[in-house]
Amino acid sequence: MKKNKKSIAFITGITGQDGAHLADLLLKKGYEVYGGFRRGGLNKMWRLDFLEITAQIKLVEFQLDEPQHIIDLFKKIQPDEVYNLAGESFVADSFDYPCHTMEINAHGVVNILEAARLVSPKSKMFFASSSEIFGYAEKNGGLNEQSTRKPCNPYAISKLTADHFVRLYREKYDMFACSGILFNHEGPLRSRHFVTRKITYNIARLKLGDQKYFELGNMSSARDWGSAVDYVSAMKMMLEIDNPSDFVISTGELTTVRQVLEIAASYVGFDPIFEGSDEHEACIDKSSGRVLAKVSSKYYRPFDTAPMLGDSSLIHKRLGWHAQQGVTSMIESMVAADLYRRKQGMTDV
Ligand code: GDR
Repeated sequence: MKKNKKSIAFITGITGQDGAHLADLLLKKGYEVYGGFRRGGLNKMWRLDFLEITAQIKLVEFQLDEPQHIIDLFKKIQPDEVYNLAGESFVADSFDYPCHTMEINAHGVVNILEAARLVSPKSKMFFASSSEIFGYAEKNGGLNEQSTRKPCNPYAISKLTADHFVRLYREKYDMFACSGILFNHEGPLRSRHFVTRKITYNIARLKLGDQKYFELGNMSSARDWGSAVDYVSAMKMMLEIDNPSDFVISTGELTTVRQVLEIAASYVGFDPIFEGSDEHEACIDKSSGRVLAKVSSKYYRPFDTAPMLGDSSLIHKRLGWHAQQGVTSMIESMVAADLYRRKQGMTDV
């Protein structure tokens, strides 16, 4: 009887990029997938619709700041696996909302750990942490699990606090709980709030006839950008080992915002060149003379995290995971998806 029972996974943040890709992966592996979404979030199902999996997911309203609600839910569904992907994810905004950021990203993690400890202690749990925890730390080469943490914004502090709780519950209560220290990861389901998708959305718009250029912040800013599909597969693998552990998930390749723009613009046939510097820089299509993008101080961050590179050799050694998709092919796939969606009239996603 037990043998035929499907494994049950519960994913918080089901409407987000990672939630959608992970649900897709787990459904393909035969899981029964429950997906938590924020109150009022039923209108944000476009990612699940895009992957054509909405009907297969058991959607439940879910609030990270309601402990009793989490306890009741865990009691009812007894998840084999829990993936906490919900939370406040906009680094720059966290300076405006430090209390809320801590409440959701740190206290919310404690709520999940406590609920599991009380009513579902055998659940295996994955928590999405972030490369932001390294912050100001000295960077001699790639950052790995042993690197110093020196968070430099409220978002990073909330993630590092959560990491400590995850480790504490793992060590003190012998629970299967681990954090994935995720570097930036992108794809066609990314929100337009983040710079890669902002670029691919606007390049598609310009290619299909719109004339008005778009504005960006610091084009020299660089990130270690991987693919969300690759990263959710690492999350799943992390719950398949005997001894839970935290892992850095990254590509080990650094790319500037300027290079991302160059890849996206070239992909659709523009011939991008860059003129001016700092806040006067612009990206121009050389063949037509058209301005594609300009830098605006409006999008500069007063406290931006310096570029950092991840070192994922531990997860590679222990689980065989490594990033499969490179940044060029990932950005091109995002532009292709944006061109497709625009041609279909889907301009609001
Ligand atoms: P980040 O991602 O803050 O690293 O957090 P984001 O894409 O917002 O910024 C990356 C870099 O690009 C620079 N930048 C701009 N960023 C935005 N959003 N818009 C612009 O116009 C722009 N111009 C330049 C930024 O200054 C920055 O340096 C992401 C999130 O997914 C977090 O939740 C996650 O924890 C980290 O990645 C790892």
